[in-house]
Amino acid sequence: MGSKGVSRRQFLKYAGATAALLGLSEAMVPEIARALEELASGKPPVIWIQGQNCTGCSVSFLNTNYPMVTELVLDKLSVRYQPNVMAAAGDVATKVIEDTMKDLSGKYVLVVEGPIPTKENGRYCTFGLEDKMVPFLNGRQRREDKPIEAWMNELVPGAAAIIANGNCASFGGIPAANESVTGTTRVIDYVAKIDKSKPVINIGGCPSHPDWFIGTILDYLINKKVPDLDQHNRPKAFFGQLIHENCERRASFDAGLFLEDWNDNDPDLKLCMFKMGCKGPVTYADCPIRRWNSKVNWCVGANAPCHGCAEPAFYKNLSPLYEPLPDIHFAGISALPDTLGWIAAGATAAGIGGHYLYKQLGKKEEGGEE
Ligand code: FSX
Ligand code: SF4
Repeated sequence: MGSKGVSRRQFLKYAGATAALLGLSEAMVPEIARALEELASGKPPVIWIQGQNCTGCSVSFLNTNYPMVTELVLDKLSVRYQPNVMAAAGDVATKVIEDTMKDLSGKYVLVVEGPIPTKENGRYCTFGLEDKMVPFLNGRQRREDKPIEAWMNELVPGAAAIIANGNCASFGGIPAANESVTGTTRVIDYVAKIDKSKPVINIGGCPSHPDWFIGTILDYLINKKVPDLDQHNRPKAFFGQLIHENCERRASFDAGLFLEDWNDNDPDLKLCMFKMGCKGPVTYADCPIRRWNSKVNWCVGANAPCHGCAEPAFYKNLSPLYEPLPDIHFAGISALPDTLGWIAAGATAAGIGGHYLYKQLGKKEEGGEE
């Protein structure tokens, strides 16, 4: 790192930022610095490809609060292929993937953004070219486009681990909504068709939070094992608590103070947006604590209901975005304060509907997320 003009002091700042990202105490900084030094010299290879996505997750990553950590991940950890930031293009770029598969089989981390379309022989999403020639205009020929499906078939067997970055890659997200016409397949399902034992880490979010992605990849590389995951293969460190548990408007929810008309949306009142479609009660993510854009704000803080983008049920089963779910229940939330809050709210709770109250009381024991 010295050759890039990075001083020891700056390097320790990298380590401090990494500790903050992973939610670790400052006491861990020397240990993280040592691990990062080892990583930088070993250059763990990462191949980062994109399927059916809008590139929002990569843009989110590049907007991280920790630009030095981004540099570390992109440069020092040897990201060999990343379509949005790499200088190379065409065969020169894809040759890097081929060389990595050949030379570093079993060692590289495969990052996939967006799910895999499988209909029409995968032709809905391609990058790079096959060796095969196909007919083109005026009797000429051209090389066939290479589907991401074909890349996955080649890349998955040699990957040490796979990170599905963003809701689309992890759970199908937007491309899987409304009966996907492209045969959208979640990364974890596609990988299972090739090798069921291959570890897949899902990072929800549309887009994923840069901390969730960088924190997960560094955690994996530093500790040399897959981090603790929940039932949907999401790292517990970032997806362990409900939005609703930590929401700054939770007191309004408990008191039955709900926003019912967007024209009354005075942010100072901090009215709960449950009746306007907030999916915070069924969404596991640390947005209220971590916040977005250098900790400036988050959806509810900006007067927008949580859309549940970290959840497997997003988008299809958590929409319409601005309507409450008909069968929402409150499993996983400490039931007693909710129950007391709702009963104390009286007429307001009745206004939401006995249906919800019934579900809440009836399902408080169940656990689970959807
Ligand atoms: Fe999906 Fe991500 Fe939303 Fe976009 O990689 S999670 S549409 S922000 O870019 O895939
Ligand atoms: Fe916050 Fe939404 Fe829960 Fe209301 S329903 S307290 S706005 S997370």
